[in-house]
Amino acid sequence: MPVKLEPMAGFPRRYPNPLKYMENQSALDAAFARAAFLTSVPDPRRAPPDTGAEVAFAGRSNAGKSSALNALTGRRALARTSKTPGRTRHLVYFDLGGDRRLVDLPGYGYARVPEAVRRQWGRALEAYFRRRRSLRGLILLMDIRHPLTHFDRQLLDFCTARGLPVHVLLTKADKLKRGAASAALLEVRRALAGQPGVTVQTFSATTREGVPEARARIAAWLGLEGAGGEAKKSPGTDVGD
Ligand SMILES: Nc1nc2c(ncn2[C@@H]2O[C@H](COP(=O)(O)OP(=O)(O)OP(=O)(O)O)[C@@H](O)[C@H]2O)c(=O)[nH]1
Ligand SMILES: [Mg+2]
Repeated sequence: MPVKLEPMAGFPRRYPNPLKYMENQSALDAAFARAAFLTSVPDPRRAPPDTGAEVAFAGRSNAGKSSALNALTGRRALARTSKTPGRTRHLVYFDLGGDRRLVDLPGYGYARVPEAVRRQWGRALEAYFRRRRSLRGLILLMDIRHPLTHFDRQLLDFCTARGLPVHVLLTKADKLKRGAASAALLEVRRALAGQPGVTVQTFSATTREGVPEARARIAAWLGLEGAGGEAKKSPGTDVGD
């Protein structure tokens, strides 16, 4: 008797076929597992050649950028994580092959960093966002307990004005109860509803919640194989709901 496949509970709505979804996921697993350290530069002017496509990870210091990169690539120690905020001072590049890159940007907003250093980071980030042609999208990470800081909003406005899509990860979702996490997600979505090209999801590097959705978004931006036909067709829809 033929088995009829029904959409399974918990699968994103845009994947009506669970088998296809799983096929896409293992292709994405493989694509992200290929990530390798490329280079670490103190200044965007020394970044790798501005060709192909790249996706940047930005956010407040300690928001969980490096942890997210490790969770997404399935590589525990690819990007260095730290209990000491302000650890990643360079732009750290990871190669996904085929002239595609991920870049871990210096965290901002850490009060104990000297003013002169903070200004220098600000300038470096601004120069990067202005000039980088291969930049396809920004993954903006915010601690789900402290979203939308002043600098988060500045960066969002800056990217929206430039026409650069932004996908927000509300990180450390494991620190909140499910109800509180959903409420925080709704609130941030509501706050950003007027911003074109901005999507939001919850994420946890610890429980891996949200890893498939975040990967699908990045893969679609980078044109990675396994991004999935359905995901490619609707790049503007919100994910993670
Ligand atoms: N519970 C929990 N802790 C997390 C999660 N992600 C990161 N952390 C912790 O938060 C701290 C900062 O994480 P990092 O990934 O180093 O943060 P970062 O944004 O790269 O920080 P900088 O490089 O300093 O800008 C570390 O102690 C991580 O273990 C998460 O999903 N859940
Ligand atoms: Mg870091």
